[in-house]
Amino acid sequence: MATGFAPLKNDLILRAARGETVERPPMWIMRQAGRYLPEYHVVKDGRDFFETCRDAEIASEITIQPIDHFDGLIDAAIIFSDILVIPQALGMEVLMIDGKGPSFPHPLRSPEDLKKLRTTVDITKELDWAFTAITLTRKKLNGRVPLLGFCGAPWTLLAYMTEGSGSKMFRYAKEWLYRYPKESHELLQRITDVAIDFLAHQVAAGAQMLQVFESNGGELGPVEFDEFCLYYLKQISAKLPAKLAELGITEKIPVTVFAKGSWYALDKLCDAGYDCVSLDWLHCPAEAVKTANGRVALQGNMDPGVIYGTKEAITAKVEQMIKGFNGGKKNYIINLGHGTQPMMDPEQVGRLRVVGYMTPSLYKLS
Ligand code: 1CP
Repeated sequence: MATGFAPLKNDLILRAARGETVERPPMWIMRQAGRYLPEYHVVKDGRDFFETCRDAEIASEITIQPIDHFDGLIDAAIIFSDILVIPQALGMEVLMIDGKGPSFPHPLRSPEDLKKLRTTVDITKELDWAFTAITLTRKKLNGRVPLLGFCGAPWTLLAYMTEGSGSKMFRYAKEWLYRYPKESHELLQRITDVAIDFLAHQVAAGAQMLQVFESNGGELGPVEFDEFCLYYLKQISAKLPAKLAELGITEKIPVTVFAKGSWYALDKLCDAGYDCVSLDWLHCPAEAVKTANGRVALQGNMDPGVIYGTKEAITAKVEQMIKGFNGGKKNYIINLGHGTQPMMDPEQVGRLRVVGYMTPSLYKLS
């Protein structure tokens, strides 16, 4: 277990996730590191995406870029990596093609293909670079803000592994669920086991909070969500403490779940064993607060498209959102409802700061 890190100077997000009343709502932004920041492209310098992730010096630099860029605005760093490193750990080849996105040369198209996956995964060997990057980043952060670790959730990863890329139709992923349900469960279970191990080792390496991304949640209706998503999301939260204990970690590590598009599942997600539930912009904040009823902290949920609006529109929308979350001083973390997009203007992203809620003296709004 990595030790000897500097004490935290800003633990707002950890306190908010624990349900404590805080002086102002903490904020971080999904996909805050990367594509829309000019300094990311300078450091990446045309290199392959996964090569960049595997270089601890570069990955840590990119992770910290948004913390420096928006000094005083962002209350957590998220390690620069990707959800698709779990398929890689399972033995699949994943390429990141510029301007296109992820691509698997050999996707899983039938249950026979499950034989191509490793049956046992030594996570410390397969993803050692991820842990090295986390430890180095935590050291470089020097306690400025907590470092978040993350992983992709089982259904979202099954979809990438069977489709072989991002998808609009989900033709192969749905074929797996409805033609090969037994084998789909086998695959989901194997991903779940690796995810638990991966999350625990990220904490051992220095991650202070975790997020599980079920980005394709909304592709399933409520019945299938229970069967193919929720069952595994609950296993992750239930089994993580024992896995952490095996690694000598007994302190409570806050974990967030983000099931994009699964508005119908909010009530169940609040009882799924997570500390925080991240919401997309299909939720009305006040309704979500009512449903959650203090069971979890809520994170989100502004339409990322607002970033394309005027300065006034951004400010008005952030204020409206925070009011919807009861002023945000309890059980709330400011975030977008999904990630930033490559075309976004960093100056516009910086306007998420709202006078009165954030710390104006630390961040100069132009
Ligand atoms: O700040 C951060 O969040 C950086 C770390 C990070 C995270 C948490 C990256 C870097 N990716 C992710 C998660 C991730 N990756 C998700 C879940 C979040 C979401 O729903 O957006 C998903 C679905 C992916 C898959 C993925 N990776 C795609 C396809 C989906 C999409 O949104 O475009 C793509 C294009 C990537 C590549 C990628 N991952 C991360 C970055 C910065 C990039 C772009 C690489 C580049 O163009 O330089």
